Amino acid sequence: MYLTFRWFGAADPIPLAHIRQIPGIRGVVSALYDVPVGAPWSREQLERLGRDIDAAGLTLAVVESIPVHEDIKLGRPTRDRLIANYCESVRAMGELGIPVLCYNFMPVFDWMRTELAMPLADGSTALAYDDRALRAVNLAHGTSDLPGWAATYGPGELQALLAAYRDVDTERLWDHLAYFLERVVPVAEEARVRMAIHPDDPPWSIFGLPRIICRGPDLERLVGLVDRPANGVTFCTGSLGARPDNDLPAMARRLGEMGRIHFAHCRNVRITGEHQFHETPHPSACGGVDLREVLRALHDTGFTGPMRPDHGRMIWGERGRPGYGLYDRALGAMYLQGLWEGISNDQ
Ligand code: DNO
Repeated sequence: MYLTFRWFGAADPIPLAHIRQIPGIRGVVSALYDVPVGAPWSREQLERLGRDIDAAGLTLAVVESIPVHEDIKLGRPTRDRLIANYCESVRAMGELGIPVLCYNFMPVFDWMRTELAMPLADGSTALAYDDRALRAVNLAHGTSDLPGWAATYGPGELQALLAAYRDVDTERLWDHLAYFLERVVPVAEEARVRMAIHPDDPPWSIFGLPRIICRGPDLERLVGLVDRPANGVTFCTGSLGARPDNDLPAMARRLGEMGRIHFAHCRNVRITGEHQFHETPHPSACGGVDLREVLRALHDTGFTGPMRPDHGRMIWGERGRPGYGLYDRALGAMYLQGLWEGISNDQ
């Protein structure tokens, strides 16, 4: 594996020069944030992003994410044009030699939390989720009552989208995902780009919307939809670790043996009730995820791809983008690196 770090482009309060000072970080995970969802990404814009990252002594290793337009997930007739645009973006990545694309297939909402700054006993704060709090959210106000989603959808727009999904159950969503991958994976393969779907976070249905990438069998079904090496997953320990029925080391081993883990997001969570959890510091002892065993599975199955420390807490008075401050993610990077070194020396 090689270590990477997520950077939100020029608007990120963390400069690349600081990322460069975290020992062992080689790659940057980033995206274009000013392209409307569904429009193709131009090679020039991506090239500019890559140049800024190169100038800092790092490389653009992963695009996370090119968002998938809702019409593709809904299977609307406009999807063919949108998928063609998606393929154009993938080709642009290939021309620039960016090897991995992380994306997700979650209807309407991407990752969801009900609290962005839950105080932990040590005085730090972390992201948290509680289904009871989610059920109390009134979507008649659009996304304005949702932590982290304030201005995303107005009330009318959100209601129309939710209504459109009433006809899409989980099996239809699988069909729409297959339709998308059947067209994009061959292009990715030719462009030498590996597709890495991100699991649903949290890994269960929210607001009655279908969510299909939640458990080990879902990941295996996904890779079978288009059975090509370019069709793989982002192994996100925090997302998958929010379900007690996910045996993460076993899942990492199975998918790793299939050669379908193209990216690893590593962090820890503590499950505190049914559909209730909060994020914790990265070390295994701090939460419910056995990161050492996950990394060992990745190591044993020959994982050579990018890994990044995922969400960190807010510590040392830092005020940053929820989950994406510098300090705790840097601690996470050191922890992951130490584990990997230990595992490698054991062999
Ligand atoms: C949250 C992230 C996700 C992820 C997307 C990938 O912190 O892990 O937002 O980037 O789901 O498409």
